[in-house]
Amino acid sequence: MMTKLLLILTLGAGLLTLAGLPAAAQESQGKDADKAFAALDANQDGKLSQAEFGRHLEMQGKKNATPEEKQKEFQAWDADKDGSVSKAEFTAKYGR
Ligand SMILES: [Ca+2]
Ligand SMILES: [Ca+2]
Repeated sequence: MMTKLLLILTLGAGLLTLAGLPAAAQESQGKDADKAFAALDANQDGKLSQAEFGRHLEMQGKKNATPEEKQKEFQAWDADKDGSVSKAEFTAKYGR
């Protein structure tokens, strides 16, 4: 009996969360990107070098990616091809 009530409550909370999602998701995606970027930017110069970005790939489960694959991925994120991934470039692709 108690278990069933808990289950209903849990489901209800889940539905509420889903209903509030669109705006909240966008906002939290921006914040997540901020956090992730700050964590990756080891020397805090406001952009990710290829080495710093490599850590991101490893956290995404691409630990076994070859240097070529990592470079390709890096170049895909480096929209203006200046050799680093700026916060704007990172945020634009993060979570997509
Ligand atoms: Ca950096
Ligand atoms: Ca760039």
